[in-house]
Amino acid sequence: MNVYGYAKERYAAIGVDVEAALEVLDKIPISIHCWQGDDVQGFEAEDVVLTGGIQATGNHPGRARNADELRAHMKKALSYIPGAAKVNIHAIYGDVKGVERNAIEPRHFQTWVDWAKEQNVGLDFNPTLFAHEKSSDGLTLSHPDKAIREYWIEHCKRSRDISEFFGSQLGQASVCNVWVGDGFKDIPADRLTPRARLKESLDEIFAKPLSHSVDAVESKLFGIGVESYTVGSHEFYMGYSMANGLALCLDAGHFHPTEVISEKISAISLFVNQILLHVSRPVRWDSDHVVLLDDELVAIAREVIRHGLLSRVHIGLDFFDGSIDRIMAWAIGTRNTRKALLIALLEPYGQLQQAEFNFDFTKRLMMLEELKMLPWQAVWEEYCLRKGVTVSLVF
Ligand code: RNT
Ligand code: ZN
Repeated sequence: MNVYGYAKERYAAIGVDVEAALEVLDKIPISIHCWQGDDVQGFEAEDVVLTGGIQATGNHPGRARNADELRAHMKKALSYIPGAAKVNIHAIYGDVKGVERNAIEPRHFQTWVDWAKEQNVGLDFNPTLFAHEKSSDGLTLSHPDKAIREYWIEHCKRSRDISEFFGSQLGQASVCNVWVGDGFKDIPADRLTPRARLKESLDEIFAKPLSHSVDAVESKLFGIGVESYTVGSHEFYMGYSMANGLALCLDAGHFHPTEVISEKISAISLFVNQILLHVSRPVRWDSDHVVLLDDELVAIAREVIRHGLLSRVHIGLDFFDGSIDRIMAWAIGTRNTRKALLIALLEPYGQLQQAEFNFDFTKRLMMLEELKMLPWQAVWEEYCLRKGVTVSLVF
C-alpha cells in the first residue's frame, strides 16, 4: 500500500508539490534550547535556585548534571528529530565553574563549538541575567546602582562576542538573545526611569557592530514575583528593535492569555527586519509547557510560510518541563514544530488568497476545514523514513 503516493496525488490535485515542500522543510533550522535538559540549572554551581520570574517544575529522573551528560542527551534527542537544527545555549552552560559572568570568553564555549561541528548543528546564544546574587534585587540592566548595571553590561557584551565566535566558527549566523526579568512585584511609582536605564544599558551593549551574529531582544508581560511591572515590556522592545535595527523576539508565553504571537508576526514583519520566535506553550500563564501540535503552533508556522518570511524569522524553542522525560520533551516539541511547518508548506495558499480576494468567505472556510483532513501525516512519515528517523515515538 503506497500511502505516500496517494498523499502526493491528493496534494497535487490541489496544486501542491509535496516534494518541493519537503525540500524546503528539511532546510528550516529549528533552534533547540539546551535548558530543557537540566531545568535551567547551568554549570556554574550545583543546585542553583532559578530566579528571574521563571520556574522549572517536576522531578522526573534524568536531569543532566554536567555538560557531557547534557550534550549526550541532546544528541539522543537529535536522533529523533529530522531536519536542520541549531542548539541554543545560555551563558551558564559553558565551562564556567568559578568564572564570573563578566569574565566569560569564547574559550569557555569551545567544547560546544567542537560538538556542534560534530553534530552538524548551528549554535545560538543568550546572556544569563538571572539566578545570580547581582540580580537579587530583581533588577539588572535597569538597576539604579551603576556598578550593577555595568557588571551586566559587560556580561552582555561578552555574550555578543561569544555569539559572534559561534557564527564565525560554524559558518551560520548565531542569534544572541537578550532577555532580562527586571521588574517589580507591586505597583511602581516610577515606570519611566528603569526603562530609560534599560535603554541606556542596551545602547552600550549593542554599540559594536558584529557580522556573524544576529542581536535579538525579548519582551515579557510578567513573571513570578514581577507581576505588576516588567521593565522590558512589549512596547519597549518593539520600539527598541525598530529604532536600532535589532531582531525582535516573540515568546508565545509572554503576552496576555488570549493574545497570540501568530497574529503579531505579519504586522511586525513590516517594520522589523528579523524576528526570533520562542516557540512555547503557556497554560494559563507563561508556564513553558512542551509545545503541542495545536492550532496556535500551526498558525505560527502558517504566518512564516505564507508570507515568505523564512529568511527573516529564526525559529527557536523555549519550554522546560521537569515532570517528563527531558529528552522526549525535546523530541516531542521539536517534531511538533516541524510538523506544523510541514502542514503550512502543504497549503495551497494562492487559492485561499484568491477566495478571500473574491470575498468568497464560504469557500475560504471550507478550504481551511478540508485542509485539516488532507493526508499530511503520510508525508510526515515518508519524510521521517527518508531521514532515517523514527516515524513514531511510541508505536
Ligand atoms: C523567560 C524567557 C527566556 C527564558 C530563557 C531561559 O520568560 O522566555 O527566554 O525562558 O532565556
Ligand atoms: Zn523566551
